[in-house]
Amino acid sequence: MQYRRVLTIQDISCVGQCSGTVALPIISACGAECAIVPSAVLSTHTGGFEGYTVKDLTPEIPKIRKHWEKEDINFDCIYTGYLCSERQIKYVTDMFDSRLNRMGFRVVDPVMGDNGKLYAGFDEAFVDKMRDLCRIADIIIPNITEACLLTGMEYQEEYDQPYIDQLLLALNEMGARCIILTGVSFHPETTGVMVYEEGFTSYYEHRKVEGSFHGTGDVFASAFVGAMMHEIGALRAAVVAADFTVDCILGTEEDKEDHWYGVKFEPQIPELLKALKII
Ligand code: PXL
Repeated sequence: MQYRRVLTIQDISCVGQCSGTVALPIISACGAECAIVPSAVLSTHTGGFEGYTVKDLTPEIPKIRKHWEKEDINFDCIYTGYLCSERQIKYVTDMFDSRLNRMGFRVVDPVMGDNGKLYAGFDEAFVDKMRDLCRIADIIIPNITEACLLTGMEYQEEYDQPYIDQLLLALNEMGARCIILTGVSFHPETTGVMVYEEGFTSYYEHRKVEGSFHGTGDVFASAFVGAMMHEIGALRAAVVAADFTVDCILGTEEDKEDHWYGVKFEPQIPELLKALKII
């Protein structure tokens, strides 16, 4: 594998096993350098903790970019996750335009919601800006809730293949070229990831573990980006990332009462590296 440099732009939730604290170790373990622009620093994530603190770092982003322009620091991939202001989305666009190598690519995980609902603190205006960001991405990684928010399609708890096809078509018409749609479940015991690329759709179905596990979208997206650095293509990278995410969930399931805020991804890293033939 050629040594690659990734930039991830998302928050650091100091405790919570999501966003930056998941992306950094996973992408690094996959053998790529991982730089971070923290969009905000929170004491914890917003998914279940009370009274968390937030420091929005929006004004830092253009300053960091300008310094990197002087130092000629560029990236092979820029991957964005949780962003917390419309202004940040504009600054991310500037980072894409300015700091990506010629063959580099943009991965946008449009983190905005789950289970049919927007996360705390987001509104329609933010969704509009996120839609614009997805239009200029090379790869987007929405869950079904986010795909519905982006396209205006109605969110459904239960659905069939034609509904998913319609969702992918609407995302493609919106401007998305490569779509990794997560959490697509046609049967109670299985779930999977739908990959749309150049007019073709593939589905990777795997075991579903009952209940919802916080931060698994970030675990999946980070492993996907790490795997993409090995030039194995989007479908294979999605399969590797999905298997890793399932391993992380299975390794947390038994202790879920105590460990409710995230998944124990660290002990599963060796399996991820085996899948990528690093070890
Ligand atoms: O996992 C997505 C995420 C990232 N960062 C913060 C969050 C969430 C989801 O709730 O609150 C701060």
